[in-house]
Amino acid sequence: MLGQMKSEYAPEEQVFYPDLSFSTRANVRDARIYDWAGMDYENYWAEEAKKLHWYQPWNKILEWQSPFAQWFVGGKLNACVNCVDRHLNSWYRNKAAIIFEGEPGDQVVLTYQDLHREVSKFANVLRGLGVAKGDVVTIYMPMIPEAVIAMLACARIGAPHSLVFGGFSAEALRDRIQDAEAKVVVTTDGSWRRGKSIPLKQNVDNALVSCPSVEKVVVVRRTGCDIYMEPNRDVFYHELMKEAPLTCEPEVMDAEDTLFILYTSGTTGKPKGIVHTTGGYLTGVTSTHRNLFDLKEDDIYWCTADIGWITGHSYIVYGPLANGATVFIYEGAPDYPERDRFWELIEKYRVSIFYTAPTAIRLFMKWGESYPQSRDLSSLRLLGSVGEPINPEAWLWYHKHIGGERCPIVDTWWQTETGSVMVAPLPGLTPTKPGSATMSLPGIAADVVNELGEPVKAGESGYLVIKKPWPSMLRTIYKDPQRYVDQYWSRFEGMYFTGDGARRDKDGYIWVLGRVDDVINVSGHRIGTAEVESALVEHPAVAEAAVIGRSHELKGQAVSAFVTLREGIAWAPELEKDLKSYVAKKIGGLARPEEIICTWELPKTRSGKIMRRLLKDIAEGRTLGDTSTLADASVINQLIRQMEA
Ligand code: 6R9
Repeated sequence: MLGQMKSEYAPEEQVFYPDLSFSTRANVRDARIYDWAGMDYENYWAEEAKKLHWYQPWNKILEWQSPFAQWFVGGKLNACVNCVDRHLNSWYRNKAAIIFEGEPGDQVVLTYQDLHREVSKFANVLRGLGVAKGDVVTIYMPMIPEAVIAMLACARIGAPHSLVFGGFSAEALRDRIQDAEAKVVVTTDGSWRRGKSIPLKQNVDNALVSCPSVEKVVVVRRTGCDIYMEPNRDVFYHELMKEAPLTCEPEVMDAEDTLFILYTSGTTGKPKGIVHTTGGYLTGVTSTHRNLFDLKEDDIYWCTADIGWITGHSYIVYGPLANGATVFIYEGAPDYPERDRFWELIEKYRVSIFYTAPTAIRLFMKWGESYPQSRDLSSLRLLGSVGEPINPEAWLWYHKHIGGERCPIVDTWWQTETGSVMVAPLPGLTPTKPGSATMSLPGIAADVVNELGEPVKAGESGYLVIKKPWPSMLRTIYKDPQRYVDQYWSRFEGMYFTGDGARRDKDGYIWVLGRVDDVINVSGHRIGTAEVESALVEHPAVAEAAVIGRSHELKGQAVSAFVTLREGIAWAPELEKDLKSYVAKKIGGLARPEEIICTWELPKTRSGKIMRRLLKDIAEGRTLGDTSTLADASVINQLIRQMEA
């Protein structure tokens, strides 16, 4: 099969049909679901919403005042109750909700009953610290059960959580705490990464120097590293939990009450707080998780994303737990202590559903198939992919070497903003093509349109849009509704613009091509070029900076920076190193540029706009596109000579 990966191979010609043995047992096996949902998407989603527990039913399914949506108007529910309490009335009470293995090999299993107790206790702790409905709690933690407990505890008392990925720097954390005006921060002393303790609490201390809204910091002991505890502000989780009552009355939430805020990169330097609400979000993630992963009672489900990203929110916590799944959570890196760590864990826990990112798959490919081959992966029955376009080579490798050619591959296109998956195959129904996320899910109206907003013809490329509201859509950008309108709903009349380009093939399949805006996707993580540029120009040596994403074999895209220096500063390898660490310190390791190229002038149009497109061509070694608008063509020639040297 690998032989077919040559350049002449046309991926869209290769089709994989669902296995009969799979499709006859699949949760969704009637193709008419697309027609039903298409004819009446509101009622389709209402039927899905009815599978949740509601204190009070809604009186209107959708209130659409474009582009502001309210779903399940007047309905009352609690997300935590749906993810936890609801399962206590059946044998699920004793079912493992979370199976955790830490990087050092420590293990924790929490049944739904256990989870209920821990979440209730921590919800009481938060209330005891003064957190009330509507107060924001920032969670800055590694992948440990307490992170899930903290999220659900917030949901229980109606306090929106705002997770900040543990790889973000103190400054990035500070910006997100300030914007959300968080009252409490939950963190750990440190987090394990390849045997080392990463100092999370220290980052919190540094961030809090300028975060007056924060009253309390709850610290979970994880690595045992030395930390400073600020009197009257910092408290240990284990101490508070000792005293906490075992039950906690949940807050009855309106369907449209905020469940969480999650920051993501956009086209400007300032990260956007994406707002998700309770009823619609929970409906979207629960329904898609059940259908896409074909979840069965005895599955062991593992999504390798970090809980700090939307994939962790929707498909580690809310979707799976609302469905009563057994969720496996692993704290560490895939190559520690050995490169077969993930396969060892799949073998050990008999994981049956595995959801990961193309960047990880490409890394596994590079390491070679001997690692997965040395383990028993026969428990796997379905594979998922998310975060960036999956190249056909990686798809085929995943299919063969991880899925044993028997597991359907579910490539899921979606975003922080969409809340749940929008474009993906239904594993029992949809024939798949390596590299294509296939088509809109039932009840979702994704399309590929041209500049004018008209659907493109077969074989043409355009912009990926969504033409009808959906329950788990973002409701707004936190404290910035105008930016919500401008960013997503202004490019095409009445359509949500995703920021992605896509192609439609002769069978109507959608092939997502990647971002068409100033967002770089590095290993499935979104980074705004403007964020990196503003970090660079804050450095005293830098006069001007332009940042682009260039293609990268493993990461999908890599951050490539072009800088001009201030008068009197000379370029040196140490300065390049220094600038890279500076960016990592300002934003986080994920934004560290792969290379920084110093030039005496950036290529600009006569009106002074930096021509990033040309920089991208240069960085990717392509022949240059149109250069006629350049103010000074010699800049480009010089850059090309520099890159060749
Ligand atoms: C879920 C998540 C969203 C951006 C999105 C797109 C890219 C995600 C993809 C994919 C092609 C897929 N993306 N999944 N591109 N195929 N299956 O990743 O959310 O971090 O907000 O990123 O990621 O470019 O616009 P988020």
